[in-house]
Amino acid sequence: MRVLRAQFALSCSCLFCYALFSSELHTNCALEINRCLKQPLREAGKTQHNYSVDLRSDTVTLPTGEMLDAIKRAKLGDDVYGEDPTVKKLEEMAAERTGKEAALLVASGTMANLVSLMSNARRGELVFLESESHMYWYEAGSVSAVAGLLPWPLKTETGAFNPEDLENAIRPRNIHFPEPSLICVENTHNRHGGTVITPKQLNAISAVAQAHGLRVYLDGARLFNAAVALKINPKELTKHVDNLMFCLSKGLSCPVGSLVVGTQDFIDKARRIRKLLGGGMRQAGVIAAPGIVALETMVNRLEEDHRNARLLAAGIAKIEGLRVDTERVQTNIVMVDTSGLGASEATFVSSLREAGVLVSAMGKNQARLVTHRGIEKEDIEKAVPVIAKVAKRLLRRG
Ligand code: TLP
Repeated sequence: MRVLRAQFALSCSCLFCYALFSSELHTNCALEINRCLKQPLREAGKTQHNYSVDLRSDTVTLPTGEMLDAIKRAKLGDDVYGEDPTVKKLEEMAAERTGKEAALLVASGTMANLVSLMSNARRGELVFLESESHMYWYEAGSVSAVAGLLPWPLKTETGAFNPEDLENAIRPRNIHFPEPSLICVENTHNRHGGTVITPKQLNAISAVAQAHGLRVYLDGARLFNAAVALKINPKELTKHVDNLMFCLSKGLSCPVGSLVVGTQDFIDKARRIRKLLGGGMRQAGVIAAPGIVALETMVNRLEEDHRNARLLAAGIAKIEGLRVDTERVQTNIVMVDTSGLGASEATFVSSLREAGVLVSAMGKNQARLVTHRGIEKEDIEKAVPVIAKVAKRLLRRG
């Protein structure tokens, strides 16, 4: 029975299933899950999907054996009472790594963004978002539906606001206008292809914010990718923002979790809002334990994902019908323009799927490929010819 349940957990990529099974980690079941997951990640990818190369997202990464061992050994308590020592340790580490006073563990990046919006701004206020940002595109409209804020999207070239555009968008206070309160940045920028916003750019954005009495919030789901790409301490990026979040469950390979970070006052408020949203967790040390391992062991290896992304981009750039701006491949995301194929991006994605390469459609004529811990150089060398073959077939058909 236990083996069956472990196999079910493995065959289902749903995080809830994973969390459910993790909660039983003090039983023998843990050992069985552990044994299943100890197979190489590429093999696990095959078992789950029957595909050989999964480039949809770095969210598909599975936890390491060290993470699973840490879950098993974690000291636990009721975190709503503030009594889970493992959560406390992770929150202290997160605050320290980002140079802020305090941190809060939440279930997902989407929840981190929502909790942060609600802790930074009051209903009816205006927030400036980049027009391709995750908060604007992919969070089910929670910025307005739940937080009650007015999103004010601004277009940019590469994901970083031009300070002049921001300056022009901030109107003088007037009884007719919503009160502006917050500027949100995303680093690295997902829909712009994993582009990095530099400390200099952040500093300029922060100067505009300060001049107008606004706060700056960073969606740093892939903050460590940005820091690794720039070869700097993440604090060089975070010092220009008031508060931020980063994700454990992307390139850092954890099964669940994100951290909201900021001043102690901000985090006290965020803790209450997390409860309001139903996000207070009890023995959350089972989530925090792999997070600690991730911060200790998973950050520097992101460079390998970036190298593989460059290799992938260089390969795709040579394929007729596909276009990649290799200058933009700064981290682990490769955006591909499929307009030259004479087929929709959806056809491209489904044809690749049939050929064993999983990628994501990102809107009209756009596909996204993401490298991560489950992808090695050989996977890229295997995927590129498959992509070329599929593109050739679609070109001939079109
Ligand atoms: N992004 C996911 C999808 O939702 C698109 C992905 O596969 O990249 N901020 C940024 C910049 C993100 O990329 C994501 C996830 C989130 C927030 C939300 O994180 P989760 O998925 O943990 O809610």
